[in-house]
Amino acid sequence: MKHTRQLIAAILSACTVTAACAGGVSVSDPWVRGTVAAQKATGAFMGLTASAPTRLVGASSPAAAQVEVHEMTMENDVMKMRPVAALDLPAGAKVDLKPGGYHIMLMGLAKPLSEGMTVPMTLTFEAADGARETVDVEAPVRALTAAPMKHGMH
Ligand SMILES: [Cu+2]
Repeated sequence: MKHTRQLIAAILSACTVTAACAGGVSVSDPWVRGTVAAQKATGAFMGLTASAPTRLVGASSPAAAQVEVHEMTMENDVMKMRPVAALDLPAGAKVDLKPGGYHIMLMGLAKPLSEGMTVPMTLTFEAADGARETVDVEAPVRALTAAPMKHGMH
């Protein structure tokens, strides 16, 4: 019984305040780039700040068949994207997911995304000790006239 009680105490201390879950990762200003008809992929962007070393290891959304964490890099003057297994979030430093850099790729969109819609996403974080927690995000869709991101991978 003693072990059980210790385990419960550990869970409570890790997650007493909802906002402090997932290693205290706070999500700021999430948004999703709007799409045009027949466009099947788009990017989601936000700021992530972790209070302790944490990694973003995955994401999912009912709006997309597949969701990946991507990195965008310049290769021979060509913008390319590639999936990354995990995005490191150092303690106390805000990491920006933004156009031209890291982003969450929503692929296999169920329907076009237009301004005024909100895309629910669940982000999965892994703490330094391997414990995983999820954070739900509601990201508003922003209509942007900028050209859709080019895809090197898919
Ligand atoms: Cu991408």
